[in-house]
Order: sequence, then structure tokens, then C-alpha cells
Amino acid sequence: MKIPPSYQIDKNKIKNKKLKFAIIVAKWNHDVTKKLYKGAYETLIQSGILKEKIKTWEVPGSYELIYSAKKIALCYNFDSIIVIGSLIKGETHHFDYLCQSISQGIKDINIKYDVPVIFCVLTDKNKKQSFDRSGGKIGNKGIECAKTALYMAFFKNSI
Ligand code: RBF
Repeated sequence: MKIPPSYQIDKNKIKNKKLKFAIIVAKWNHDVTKKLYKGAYETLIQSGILKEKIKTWEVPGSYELIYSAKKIALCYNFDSIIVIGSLIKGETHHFDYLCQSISQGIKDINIKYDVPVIFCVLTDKNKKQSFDRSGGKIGNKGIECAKTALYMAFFKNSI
């Protein structure tokens, strides 16, 4: 299987109907994460991935993305896993701790398991910024992450 030459995935190039994707969505700030999910899911479908090859799970918050991605990496054989979350800076220091531990946790899974885990966790100052990046004026990071997942699925299978 060849890796597509550019970051933009051409639907016609996706010949492999067996590629399997997992999407894990945190429900915290669900008004944001549901838009990221929509962007990611629709991008996979538009790229020719079969509906039945995309499996979705929901977890309470972004912190739970770590365990759930690990469990899915361990128990299944997906070609890529997309984790979706939205962290919004509040009054406490939790934001910094959460951002740090979630990115480290997802990084650890990428190292330990043979599946690319794509980081679609927004870390924003406020809701407006999050909406701008989840289908607003800056675009939709869910779409970008699905393209990355496609690319990495090809990469995984090319080696
Ligand atoms: N989860 C998120 O996905 N986004 C957040 O912005 C967020 N903020 C939180 C702020 C505080 C003070 C706490 C205690 C939790 C927050 N969580 C957030 C939830 C977290 O990811 C996790 O679900 C819980 O801490 C339970 O493990």
C-alpha cells in the first residue's frame, strides 16, 4: 500500500476498504466536541472509508481519553485512533495539569502500542476560540485530524 503523496487525501486513492478507524469523543464541552466529531467522521466517509469500519466511543472528559485509547489500542486492531476533546481554561490550575497529562498520556500510547493515536484535543482560552476551531472561522480541527489519521493509517500499513 502506497502512502498518498500529499496531505490532502484523494478519495479515489483510497482503494483499501479494510481500513478501520476508532474515534473516542469526550463529552465535556460536548457542544464543541460534537462538531469536531462531525468534521472527523464526515471526512473519513467522504474519503471512502466504510461506515462499518468506523467505531465511535464516548467518555466523560478529556482525561478519560488516555485510558480509553490505551484499552482500545490493546483490545482491537485499528489502523488509527482519533481522540477528541476540548479543554477550556478556567479559574483553576486544572487546565494546565489536564493539558500536560493528556498530551503526555496520548504520547505514551503512541510509543507503546502499534497504532497511531491522533490528538484532536483543543486547548483554548475561552469557548469562542473553541468554536472558531471546531467549524467556525478558523476551520474544523476534526477535519484536519481525520486527514492525519488517514495519512497515518497508510503509513502504518506501508511499513
Ligand atoms: N474535561 C474536559 O474535557 N475539558 C475541560 O475543560 C475540563 N475541565 C475540567 C476542570 C476541572 C476543575 C475538573 C476537575 C475536571 C475537568 N475536566 C475537563 C474533566 C476531566 O477531563 C475528567 O473527566 C475528570 O477530571 C474525571 O477524571
